[in-house]
Amino acid sequence: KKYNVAILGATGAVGQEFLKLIEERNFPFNELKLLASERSAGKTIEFMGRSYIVEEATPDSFKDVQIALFAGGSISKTLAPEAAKRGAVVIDNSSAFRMDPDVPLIVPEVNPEAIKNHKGIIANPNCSTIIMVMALKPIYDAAKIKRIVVSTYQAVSGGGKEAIDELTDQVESLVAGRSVEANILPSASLPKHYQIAFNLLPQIDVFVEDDYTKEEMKMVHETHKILNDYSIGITATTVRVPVYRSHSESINIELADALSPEEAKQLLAKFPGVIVQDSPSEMLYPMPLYTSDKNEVFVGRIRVDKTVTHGLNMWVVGDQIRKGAALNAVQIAEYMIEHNLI
Ligand code: 11C
Repeated sequence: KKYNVAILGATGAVGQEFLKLIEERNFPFNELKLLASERSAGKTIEFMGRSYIVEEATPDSFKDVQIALFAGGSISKTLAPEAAKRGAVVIDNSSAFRMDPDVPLIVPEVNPEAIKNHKGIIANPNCSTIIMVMALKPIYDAAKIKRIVVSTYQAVSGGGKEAIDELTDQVESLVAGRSVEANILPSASLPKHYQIAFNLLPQIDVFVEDDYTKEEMKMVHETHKILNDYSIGITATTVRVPVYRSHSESINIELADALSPEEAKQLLAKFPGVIVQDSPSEMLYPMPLYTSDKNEVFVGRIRVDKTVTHGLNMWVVGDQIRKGAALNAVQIAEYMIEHNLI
């Protein structure tokens, strides 16, 4: 069976990745509609030997669409319910519906059982959350997690195409001895901007509560919802680093039961979508330069934290545009097709 598919935000980084994945994975599409906001409508995209004109997305764009992949952004808020009303299953990468109790928040390897409760919209979690829960789920199932302390090292592509260009422009200016301009990061909407080249920015998105950023609180709330365990203590520090692609995370966990690093490695190696890269004697560990454009989440530096009764440290890296966004959404659609949920 083949499905009519719409991609909203087709011209952006996540939208482009949707197209790559649809081709790569032989996704069973019949008609394909490429949609965007008014600003990007009218552009032409070549895809699998055909030319597509990007149409401006309106509620009626979703008539006769069975699967709608939304790349994210504020446009989701109004259009996702409209698409669902017209019978499409919306898989939405924005943060608009993630905490809505009527909207499942899904990582297919972690909590696929929640998909069946959907009412037309399924939310794709934030990229840093997806990468973290992929590495935590097999450990959680074996030994229960009491507390998580996570620090992220997030690539500029998480901030969109403009943030990628900003890093390149700044590096080129600095190398050429010119002065540097900063207009985008930490976030275009903020009143102040800082240089990312040869720097780190300990702010991703706006400050929301108790001096934590929205990105940090997403990691807390979304992890509780995905693991369906609100008793886990979670605290996050999210940082933008001058890396183009792939988010990295230092994760410290306190477990309820004993679990050795060896046992954790075995569990992680068996978990679908995870690759263990951990051999200190060979200096083998995941690095963002080498995990980019890969589908898996890579885990290394697994070691005991001796300061608590059952503690582990690990280093987790994953391509946030693939598993952290587009791939996870496509996998949700594939799961639904495979289980006759569409
Ligand atoms: C970043 N995590 O790296 C963000 C981008 O909630 O889907 C994705 C924001 C989101 O800046």
